Amino acid sequence: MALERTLILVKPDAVQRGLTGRILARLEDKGLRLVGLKQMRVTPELAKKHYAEHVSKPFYPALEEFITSGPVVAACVEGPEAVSVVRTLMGPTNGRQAAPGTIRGDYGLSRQMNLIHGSDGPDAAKREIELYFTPEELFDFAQPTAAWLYASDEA
Ligand code: D4T
Repeated sequence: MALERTLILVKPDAVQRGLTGRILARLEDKGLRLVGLKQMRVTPELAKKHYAEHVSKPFYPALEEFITSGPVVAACVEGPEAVSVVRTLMGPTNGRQAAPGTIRGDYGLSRQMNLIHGSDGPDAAKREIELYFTPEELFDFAQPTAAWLYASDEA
């Protein structure tokens, strides 16, 4: 199994509610390594690229309005099976149906304002990381705690 990277967005609702630190802490507490981090504004052009699979759906205009409505915090995290690990930490799309203990289950009541985005597969992760980060904005550095997070044959 190889280390994976995945794209995280702390969405405008979470930034406005002051939950950025708590959400990023969940990822760090799990043992994932932050290799990229920045606050930014999603433009309508970027939203259409990010949500290309949803652009023609009825909910897309409202989704674009929401995701461009205020700053987001984009992060890239790395770890063994990081894509699925993050999806499990997030919980399902609709916060009303998300279990306690998940980020959406603990902090959210909404399907649209669902606090966090995490790539839904390795191919999407690669595409989305390239949309949000230049190579210079991603950092490779030793994670000394890795020796105590998973066995060497697990990554
Ligand atoms: P993202 O992609 O933002 O991490 O969320 P999910 O992976 O959990 O959910 P998704 O791709 O199915 O939907 C993307 C985004 O659109 C919003 N949404 C979704 C919405 O506003 N109304 C809807 O009916 C659906 C299905 C929520 C997340």
